[in-house]
Amino acid sequence: MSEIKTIIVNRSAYADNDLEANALRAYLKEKGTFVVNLMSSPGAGKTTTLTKLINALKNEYRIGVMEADIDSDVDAISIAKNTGVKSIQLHTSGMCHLDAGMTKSGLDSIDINDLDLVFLENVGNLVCPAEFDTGASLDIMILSVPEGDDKPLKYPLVFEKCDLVIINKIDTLEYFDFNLEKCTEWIKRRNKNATIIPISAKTGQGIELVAKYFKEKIRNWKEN
Ligand SMILES: Nc1nc2c(ncn2[C@@H]2O[C@H](COP(=O)(O)OP(=O)(O)O)[C@@H](O)[C@H]2O)c(=O)[nH]1
Ligand SMILES: [Mg+2]
Ligand SMILES: [Zn+2]
Repeated sequence: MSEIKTIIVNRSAYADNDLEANALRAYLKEKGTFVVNLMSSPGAGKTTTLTKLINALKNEYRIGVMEADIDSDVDAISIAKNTGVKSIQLHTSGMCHLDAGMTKSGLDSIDINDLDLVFLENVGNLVCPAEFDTGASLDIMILSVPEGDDKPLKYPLVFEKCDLVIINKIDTLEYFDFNLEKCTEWIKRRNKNATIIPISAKTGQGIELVAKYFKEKIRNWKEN
């Protein structure tokens, strides 16, 4: 009856991205490059955590970093300066997330032929990055103490999608009403398989546990 034309764009867009993401994962497996998609809200500590983690892993792996931002290159500069690893910036021209096609373009320009491990710092946002499969081998996120322990209740999807949840800034626990036990329970309710590691990227506490987690994941991925 209605004269308004209705087209469904969401579903087909999602279907295409999922296909592209799966193809990218297969290609990366063949190339032997393990790609990690890192998500969080702005300021949770992605760049600080990556810097510490890369310094703990760079003797063992040839690492690259892709920093996604709407329009800036401060993170890529900071990573390059503080770790010495190959780092590039991806400008998303206003897009608030990365999809598999954008990730593939980034990987082509960083050149993965000499890389074992690539970290992708996704755009700071807890909502739509979780909806788009980037084609990464592992999805991880950072929740920081000042954001509050109720985030798994408010943004369930990102917690469901992640293999690892890092709880950062635990050096500030005494200043915030952040209940680590409750938060863990809420994450587990959403995703019983999630690994949860509390850290302070500032002091370095917990970084070794995260490095160990990655070594195991990469070993398993290579063997399977
Ligand atoms: N107290 C404290 N501050 C941190 C920690 N990790 C990061 N920060 C600070 O939080 C701010 C945002 O960190 P950044 O790594 O840029 O977050 P990003 O936007 O997620 O990449 C910076 O001022 C960091 O110094 C931490 O473990 N403890
Ligand atoms: Mg950053
Ligand atoms: Zn978005």
